[in-house]
Amino acid sequence: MKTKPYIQDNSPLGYTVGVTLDRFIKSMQSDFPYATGELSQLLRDIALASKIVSREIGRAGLTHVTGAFGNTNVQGEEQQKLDVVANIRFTRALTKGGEVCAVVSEEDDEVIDLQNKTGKYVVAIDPLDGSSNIDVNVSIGTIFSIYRRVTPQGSPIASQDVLQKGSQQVAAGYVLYGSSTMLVYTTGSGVNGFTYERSLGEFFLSHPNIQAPDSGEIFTINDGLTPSVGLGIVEFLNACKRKGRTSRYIGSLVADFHRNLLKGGIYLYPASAKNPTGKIRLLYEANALAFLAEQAGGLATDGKRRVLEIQPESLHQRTPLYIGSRELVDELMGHL
Ligand code: AFP
Repeated sequence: MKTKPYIQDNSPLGYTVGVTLDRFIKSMQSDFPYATGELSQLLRDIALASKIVSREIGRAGLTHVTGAFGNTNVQGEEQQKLDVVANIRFTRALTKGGEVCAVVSEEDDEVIDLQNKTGKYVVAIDPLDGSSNIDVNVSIGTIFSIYRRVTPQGSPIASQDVLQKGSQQVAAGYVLYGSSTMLVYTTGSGVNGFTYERSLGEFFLSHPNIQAPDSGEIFTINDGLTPSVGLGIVEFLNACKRKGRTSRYIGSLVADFHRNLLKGGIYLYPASAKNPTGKIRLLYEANALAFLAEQAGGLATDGKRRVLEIQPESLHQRTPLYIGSRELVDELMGHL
């Protein structure tokens, strides 16, 4: 049969829609010759659950999923219905995917054993971050960290599988449910961002190789904390004000982090009278964002050491967090 090669048609009638998340993940997988594809499948499972959560958030005001669920979680915080919805969606996707043996979630007091005997991975997740913003149509997010389990497959889940340093993450990312839904992730070779095209049901690469600006003009803190934070923090904030920097605080960590990552800035959540060891959870908030920040050229510290070097001692451990543009984090450290 007579054939001819396909020649890319660049006419405006067939404009390209871009690289899908699936295709991107596949192309990255070929960079790791011994990769089995399980991590790629895991990322796809997270993306699928995030699409469902994005849909639920998008119509929340119409479907009776706003408001409190009626329970408090292990942190003593009131669970919102959408916290519960997101927790179910992500846990179910990870269970059915089969690659994950255990999940640590903000919404569950204990480690969830997914009974996937061959699952090689452990996931720590905040299914829906920014609870106070859920009911008021302000950006919220999902944060996830992926670790390789250290005990043999099929054996009971052990604490060393879940209490791993952030430096052991094999991948991490977040989904931002904002004016558009975005998935941003790293597998340790740069940070890439994808925007959800709702009408096609696909994430497309929109922010390749994200680089955090070395410096920036934004400082991000809950100002209500400042009467009870350390002197060094107060001095740094005063210096920011003297230098005419801009204060921006959404109150959803993912959204605050994302803005500062793209524009340049620093996010601070120090220890305070209300939260003497800080508020941000190490395993399923700080570690993922610290990995992303470093991969994008930024820094993340608890004021004493790299966040990624903290040895976790408990599932819901909290930490002070200072994260963002390299020069701003260095400047803060000069005050601490
Ligand atoms: P959750 O909504 O997952 O409980 O986390 C909220 C959060 O940890 C983070 O998203 C915010 O940056 C921070 O709390 C806001 O805290 P304040 O309300 O104390 O400013």
